[in-house]
Amino acid sequence: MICFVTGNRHKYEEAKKLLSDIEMRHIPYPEIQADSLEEVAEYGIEFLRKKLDCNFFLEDSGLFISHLNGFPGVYSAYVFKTIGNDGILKLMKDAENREARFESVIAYYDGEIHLFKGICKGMIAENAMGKKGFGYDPIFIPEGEKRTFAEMESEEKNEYSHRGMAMKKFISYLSRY
Ligand code: ITT
Repeated sequence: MICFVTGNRHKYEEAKKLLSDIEMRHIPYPEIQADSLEEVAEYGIEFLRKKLDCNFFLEDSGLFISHLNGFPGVYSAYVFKTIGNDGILKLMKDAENREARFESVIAYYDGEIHLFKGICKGMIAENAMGKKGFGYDPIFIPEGEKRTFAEMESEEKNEYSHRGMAMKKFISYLSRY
């Protein structure tokens, strides 16, 4: 059994669909202001490594919007809590370039730190659509689709998503041991 340290039940449920032998642990850890998701994740591991008695991972993710030069990026959680999807749609009003990507970094600790990254390219929708999922899902349309993540079941989202991709790399690492 591996512990997934997160306060976000939606993230946990998506991960659990791909790797059943995990348990959610809600242990708050500092999310530092850094330039990359990797740095945020590694700092989290350093903070948590002595506090857990199981192998564990955490996941740091963000939405990077081209028209906004990569914003909200590493600030995605804070921006979601403050201006939310409506705020992002306002910032994107009249934007011609609607390209965006989600990134996910999984940091796994088994005595050493291992990082697994997933990227999902897509577009910011003109309007919020769908009620499933969480966070920015109603405004993100993955490449090759017309629907947002919030219009998909989590199994289907996992086929495309940044988290699904990072999880698959992580699972392939685990299967080697
Ligand atoms: P943790 O406890 O695991 O940190 P969190 O929700 O604070 O949970 P992050 O710090 O990784 O997560 O922040 C990422 C933010 O980006 C999060 O608040 C979501 O709003 C958004 N986000 C991440 N993955 C997403 C996804 O698959 N779909 C929609 N929004 C997502």
